[in-house]
Amino acid sequence: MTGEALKARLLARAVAEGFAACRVCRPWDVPEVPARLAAWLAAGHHGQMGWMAERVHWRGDPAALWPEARSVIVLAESYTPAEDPLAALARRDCGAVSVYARNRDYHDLVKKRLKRLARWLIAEAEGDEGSGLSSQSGTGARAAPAAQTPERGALSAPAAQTPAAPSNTFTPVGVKVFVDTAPVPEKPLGQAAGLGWQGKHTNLVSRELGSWFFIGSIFTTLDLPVDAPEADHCGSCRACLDICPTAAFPAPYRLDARRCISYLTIEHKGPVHTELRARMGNRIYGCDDCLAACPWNKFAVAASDLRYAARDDLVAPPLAELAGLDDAGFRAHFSGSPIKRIGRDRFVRNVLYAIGNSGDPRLLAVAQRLAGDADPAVADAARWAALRLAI
Ligand code: B12
Ligand code: SF4
Ligand code: SF4
Repeated sequence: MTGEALKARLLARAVAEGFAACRVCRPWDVPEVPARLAAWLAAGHHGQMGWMAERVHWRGDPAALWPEARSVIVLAESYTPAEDPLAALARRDCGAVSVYARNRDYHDLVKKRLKRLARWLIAEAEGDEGSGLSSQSGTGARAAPAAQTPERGALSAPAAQTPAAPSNTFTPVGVKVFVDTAPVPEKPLGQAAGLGWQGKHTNLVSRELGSWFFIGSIFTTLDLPVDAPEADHCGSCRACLDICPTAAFPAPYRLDARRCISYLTIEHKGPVHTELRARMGNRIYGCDDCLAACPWNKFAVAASDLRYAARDDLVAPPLAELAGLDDAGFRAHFSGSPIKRIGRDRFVRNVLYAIGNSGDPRLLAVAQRLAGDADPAVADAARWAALRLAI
């Protein structure tokens, strides 16, 4: 089988697995990333995300992450909502949960899909010995242990283990799968492979899929034919920049995470600066405003995987109920959800900021009850909320 034929079969298989798009680039196709990443870190735009400043030699350079890799297969997984993503913002006694977190955790779903596709690729390519498709030879090609050091918990894993090479001429196919948590520059790789372009809100936008998709990748030792990179189609539009409630973009294509509500609600530990609390509105987990504003979303169709469809109880959950969650209640309520990762204290802190912004005097007693909470950030948020509602 030729490389072109294998790639055509790979694309068909990726679609059958449920991916919305699948494209290929080389690991060394993102030469602009190290300088941009360094500038972002030097400006302190990563805030408390110290892990972004670690292993920058890999995050900046995918070819260094796994030198044997010859191709990166970049995949899009759609989570386009069926409902208006910003509707919950108008219901101030309820919390607004980001679209991506209204049901199952994408890390689990995408990783399983990536592993299945990677196993298929190995079987397909190794079953076709002598095809002329080059691949790094040697037993080390299947695994590069150093590159698999977990970051923020779950991470890449070799997609499959196969028996040792049966002969000297056998060239085993190496693969590694990544989604989100590894030091991999997923958006630049996606652009290099032509999946979309990094819009002014810094996320990848596709002319077909809009902005609502996750990125997963399969690094492989196979030399697959590559796709053309995607060009920028933002033009003079600045809808995403103008809608941002916290003015988190110091310039187009640049995000100061320290002001981004997604960062503040998910990554930031301890109390949030009071100037920003008021701007968070009722957003209690993540933020979708800049994505939702993008005109390219008009071509997006609702995600086919119903495990991303909003849970009824997460479309507009009442703040009073959420504030009452204890540790056990929180874990039970958010089992299988990405929200579970931030823990009860940070979540209830966010809920209390939303209560403080609600203008709803019925929530005053809820805030007062938590003013003596054992977690200092929760207690601080409760006192702030109570003060806002009392005046
Ligand atoms: C750290 C991180 C965050 C941080 C910081 C976000 C950021 N923009 O960096 C926070 C917590 C804020 C965050 C929020 C979100 N995230 Co996030 N996040 C990541 C993560 C782990 C790393 C991103 C990264 O490398 N940042 C470092 C900086 C340097 O990168 P950057 O902003 O992209 O910067 C580039 C531009 O500034 C560009 N640049 C600079 N100058 C110029 C000039 C021009 C002309 C151009 C074109 C570019 C350009 O170069 C830089 C480097 O390439 C990735 C997963 C991964 N491993 O890649 C997911 C990821 C980017 N996140 C994702 C998602 C879905 C989100 C949210 C939508 C979640 C939500 N609803 O709350 C928000 C979106 C907020 C936003 N507007 O970006 C998806 C995006 C999918 C997509 N279609 O692009 C990813 C890819 C995870 C995944 N596997 O799907 N995230
Ligand atoms: S996710 Fe929200 S806060 Fe963050 S940059 Fe986009 S609009 Fe601004
Ligand atoms: S909203 Fe406009 S500027 Fe922002 S990413 Fe979409 S097209 Fe680009």
